[in-house]
Amino acid sequence: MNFVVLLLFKLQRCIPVFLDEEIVHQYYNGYCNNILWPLFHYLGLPQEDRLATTRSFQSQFAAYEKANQMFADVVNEHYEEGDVVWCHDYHLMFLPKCLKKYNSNMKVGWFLHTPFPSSEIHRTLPSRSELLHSVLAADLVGFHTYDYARHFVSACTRILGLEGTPDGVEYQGKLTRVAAFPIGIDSERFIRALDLPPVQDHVKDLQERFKGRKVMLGVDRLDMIKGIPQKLLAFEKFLEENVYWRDKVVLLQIAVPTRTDVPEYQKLTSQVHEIVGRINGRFGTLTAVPIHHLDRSLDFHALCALYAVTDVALVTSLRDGMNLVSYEFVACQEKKKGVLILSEFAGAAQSLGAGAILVNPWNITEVADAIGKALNMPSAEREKRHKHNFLHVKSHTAQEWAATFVSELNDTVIEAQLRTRQ
Ligand code: ADQ
Repeated sequence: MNFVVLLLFKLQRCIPVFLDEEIVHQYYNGYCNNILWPLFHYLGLPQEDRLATTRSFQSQFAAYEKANQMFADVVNEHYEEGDVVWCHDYHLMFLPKCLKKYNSNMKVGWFLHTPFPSSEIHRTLPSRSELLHSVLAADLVGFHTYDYARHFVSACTRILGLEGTPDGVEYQGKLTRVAAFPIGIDSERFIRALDLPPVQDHVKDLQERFKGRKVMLGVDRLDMIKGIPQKLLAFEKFLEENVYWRDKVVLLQIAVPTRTDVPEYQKLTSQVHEIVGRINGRFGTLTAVPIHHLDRSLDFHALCALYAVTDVALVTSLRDGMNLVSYEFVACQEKKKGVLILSEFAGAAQSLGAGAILVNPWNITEVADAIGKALNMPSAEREKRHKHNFLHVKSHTAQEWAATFVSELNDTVIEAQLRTRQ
């Protein structure tokens, strides 16, 4: 069986890159999701896999290089002079170097959707230097936040001994520009959707169903970085300590299963189910339960309706590059002006921090207190906080993010081109 990865190319066209099953296993499940993903989120490697992973590291890294080379071959085949190439995420850190080998005049950008960790974390990676060298071959390197950009520059200076400047890193006689490009959402799409009849029907259903109770909401991929068990424990603590609220609040946790063939993720699913079962057993009644947990994705209209009826959104990621759920919630709250509880370890904390209640998701007492504060918050304060966040979400959109990155990439001057012109 072949596994198909779709490469978004030249705006609308998608061109498949076919990777065989073994490469997918070693590259995608192995190097990308078992090594880079947890490392970049400060989670280390899965304990019991650590030795096995160390042993198989070389073959996984070789598969990573091979897969990136396969992407480079396809890009190169379709490249036309004047195109700019934007590589996305930790799966494709090797791509800039492969592309520049084909054509040093090609304008290449690379953007990371996850955090880039402290250089002290990155330096533990056996292939730390190879990845940095490859990314530095790009002309423009982007991150969600200034902190991630700073960590990347520190890794280049400390691990590779290169010179960092306020604009990037001096690399092989040129400057590789490094900057923060915080992503946003298509806020108008969410705002407009709230007026659509199917969304309003969902809203009415939800309001009827949860009448007399405050609605709290979590929407996450079922991934360890999202801090779902920690969120549930905090909610349990809140219910333990606040008898008054027990039958007056409901937590709707929507968790999309992801990477379901990886044992760590299977364990996480069981753990979450067990905690939900325990809390519902402890605090539920014959007619109502405190947590509704769904292991699935929702369609866009249902998601917008849920955001719109929510009183308190809980985003408790242990680490998150940005976290778009927090943006989507804010976009749908013009009427209700609900409260966002947001992990200080999500990139979004840097943009929505002034309007949200920021928490350390590892501290369940702090999160339980934040739930109490959010549920009891006076409307004037809710309005003030919401206004701050809504203005930000409306004015920092996905469209603006993409246009800014591409325009800056277009504006970079490639040394090789300069030399040709002279
Ligand atoms: P993700 O880790 O996937 O993205 P996030 O930014 O929150 O995290 O985006 C998730 C998207 O999936 C949102 O648009 C949300 O609406 C949707 N979604 C989540 N659960 C859903 C459900 N149950 N049903 C329907 N839709 C659901 C990675 C990084 C983030 C970074 C983004 C963008 O991990 O930190 O913000 O890329 O760069």
